[in-house]
Amino acid sequence: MKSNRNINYGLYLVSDRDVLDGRDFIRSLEEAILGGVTLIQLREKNATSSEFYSLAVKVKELASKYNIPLIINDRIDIALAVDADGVHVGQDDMPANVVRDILGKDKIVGVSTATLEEALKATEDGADYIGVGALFPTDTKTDTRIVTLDQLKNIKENISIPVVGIGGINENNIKSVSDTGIDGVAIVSAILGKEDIREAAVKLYNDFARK
Ligand code: TZP
Ligand code: MG
Repeated sequence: MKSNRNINYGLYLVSDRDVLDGRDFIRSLEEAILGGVTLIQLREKNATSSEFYSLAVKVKELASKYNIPLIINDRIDIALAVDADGVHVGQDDMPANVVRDILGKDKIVGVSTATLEEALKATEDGADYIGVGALFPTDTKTDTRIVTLDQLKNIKENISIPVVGIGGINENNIKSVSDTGIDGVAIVSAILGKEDIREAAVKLYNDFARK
């Protein structure tokens, strides 16, 4: 299956077990999927390889059940091990063309960017999509640069691949993000940090309204 075609980036859930406050991880991801999440990224910054792999096996099973693409943050080896749909890398990781050479041409490669230059470079390297942020202050990732909505719009207007906004997006600002014309929003805490995860996803999905 050519999994990097016709991907719906609309409501992109990025995982972080810390915001769950002890609630069950897989059950919480399932609630988010039932609320309308279109894509999941498994992001584990402190897990051992063994832990990361075990989680990836479980999340892959869940994502396959609902036919939702699974992207693995950083770890090409884990993506290959569980036959995930792709990998998301940052500016300090290997370039997108190298990631694709290792993963295979049908997989999805995403790159985090914060400037038009980085976005153009990721596009030239053959990324399938870019993440752009942080759009707003966030406690989920501390080492972020802020990208304004005007800068985001400028990137969107000059980039041919799908653009996904990230960082501090929530129910109060999602409409302003949607108005920039980007293809999707990537969210951690405004979904997984909420008491009713499913309801939070439903509202964000409806408010982004990217079809
Ligand atoms: N990359 C840029 S900001 C961010 C990541 C992973 C965190 C997004 O989390 P939240 O809780 O949606 O602000
Ligand atoms: Mg990285």
